[in-house]
Amino acid sequence: MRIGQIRWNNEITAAVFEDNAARPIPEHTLQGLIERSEKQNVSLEELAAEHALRHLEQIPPIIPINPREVWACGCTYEMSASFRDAEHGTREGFYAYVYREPRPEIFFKGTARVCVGPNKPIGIRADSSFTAPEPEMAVVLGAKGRILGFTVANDVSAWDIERENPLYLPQSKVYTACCALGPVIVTPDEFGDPYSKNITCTIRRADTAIFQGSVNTSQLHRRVGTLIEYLYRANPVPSGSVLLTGTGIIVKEDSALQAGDICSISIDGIGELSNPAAIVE
Ligand code: DO4
Ligand code: MG
Repeated sequence: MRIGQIRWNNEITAAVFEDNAARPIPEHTLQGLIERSEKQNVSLEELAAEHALRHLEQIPPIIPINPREVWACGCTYEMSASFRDAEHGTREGFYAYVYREPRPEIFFKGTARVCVGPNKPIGIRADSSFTAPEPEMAVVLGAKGRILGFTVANDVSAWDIERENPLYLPQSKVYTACCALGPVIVTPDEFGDPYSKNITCTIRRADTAIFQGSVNTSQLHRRVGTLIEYLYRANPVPSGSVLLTGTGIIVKEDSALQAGDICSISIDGIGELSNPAAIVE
């Protein structure tokens, strides 16, 4: 099932997506539907199928969930670790350490406050001159870390701020419009094997593609279940939260985002998440 949200009768409304159209689930946000499914002990798919209207609306998806919390993993692809290490003259190898060792890097990426959906501007901090998209497969989490579905995420990051000093990581990662999610959430039964999906990313500037990259999730160095298990250690993340699984596509400084660029990320079986970039103060 493809599930998410639309703006319907001026309300954020959960919806099931079929044939590029939406079947609204009246009086529920996706968070509300998740909570109800957990309270009633029925699956999200079952509840959605039961309450979705029969007719299709030609309404585009908005952010598929307003997440309670967003967490993100880092250095889960070799490329992300080696590129970051190469950037640092000092403390050579601390990204490689995280790539290699059992404990993954997991950081707090924010809440719904810093998230945007399809076609909404992603942020370039006014104090950053090298902000890059990080195209990532993300999981939407239910109670006790159960995977409710998969979506596309953009872990937009101010790389120059992270590069200056690793202790600046939270400032490079968490700020207005630093995380894009969407267009929809695909439930695990429909998504299938999460380790065989192509992820592609294109940055367009005035109709010219200034960057194109791709990776396959077969290169993901961790099992998603392991990342979730570490996230939940001594940390009962609420259902309706999102976990980003890390980037395997590295955008270099010559393709740093500029205001007006359009960044598009696709993942097999989910679709395309496209966002313009804008300066945020
Ligand atoms: O430590 C840096 C962040 C890494 C990251 O976000 C990624 O690899 O995706
Ligand atoms: Mg990332």
